[in-house]
Amino acid sequence: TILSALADGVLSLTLNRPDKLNAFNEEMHLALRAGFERAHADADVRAVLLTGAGRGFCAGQDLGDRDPSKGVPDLGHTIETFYNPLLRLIRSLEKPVICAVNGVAAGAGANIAFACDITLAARSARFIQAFAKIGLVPDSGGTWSLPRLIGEARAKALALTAEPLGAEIAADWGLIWRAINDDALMEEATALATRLAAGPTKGLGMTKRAIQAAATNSLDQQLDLERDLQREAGRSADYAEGVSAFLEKRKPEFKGR
Ligand code: LHQ
Repeated sequence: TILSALADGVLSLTLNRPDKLNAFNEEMHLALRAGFERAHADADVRAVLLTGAGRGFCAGQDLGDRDPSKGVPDLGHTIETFYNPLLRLIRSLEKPVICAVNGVAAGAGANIAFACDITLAARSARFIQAFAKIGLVPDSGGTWSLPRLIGEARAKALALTAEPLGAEIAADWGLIWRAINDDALMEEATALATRLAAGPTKGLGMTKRAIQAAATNSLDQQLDLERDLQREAGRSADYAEGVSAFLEKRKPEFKGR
């Protein structure tokens, strides 16, 4: 259910249930989680590239697994067991996570894309807060990420109407980084992930941590955090290499340490 491959420091994780537009069942959840756990543990992984097989990115929860005639479900349990751990793994990974949204992203599928660090989408891709259509509430961090990324007015309209949003408007609004021509998406996303994987991973990871911490910090707390992280970054081998390379007018060779 997940295709996983490591090349040039990039761990590619491809959602692979194309007949269901890569909707999540338990097996795919566990396999994707294993992929992100590897990204945390394996120093050879210096960036993650998340995408989907076939014509869709991810249609959210597999509703075929959710027959209402089988009794009243505990969706809170599903969220706590599967979606929330995944979201926390993506956000806490101190390495860049690039998302290439190759086609429709609905429900949790959309909000997982918004949780990644840099999200590119094919021009033909659409984002749908499908939850409202079935009486649910946006999950996978959507009620947190949407208002932060695009403001309350747009967040509420998207979540209450479940209207699809095209990739280009999503990029104009700052919900994603860029909309890319369909046939160039994977090439661009792979090039970006490869470039980041060759970067000063430790510094990039701390940069991610700092920007995320700003969501709840005061300016004073954030200034203190920047001081502490810069102190740590200044001791890294990659900082020494970056400065030497600059002074010697050559390309740096970062090791991620
Ligand atoms: C699907 C699905 C799908 C199963 C397409 N399941 N088969 C968390 C906790 C616990 C429970 C509930 O949920 C959550 C979080 C959530 O994510 S809630 C939101 C769940 N997702 C949705 O409500 C989206 C449902 N899908 C759609 O609205 C459409 O399929 C979209 C707009 C994504 C794509 O439309 P089309 O491009 O027209 O494709 P399609 O509808 O024809 O789908 C293609 C196939 O994929 C089809 O199967 P079939 O056998 O007829 O070819 C669909 O049944 C299947 N599929 N999404 N979520």
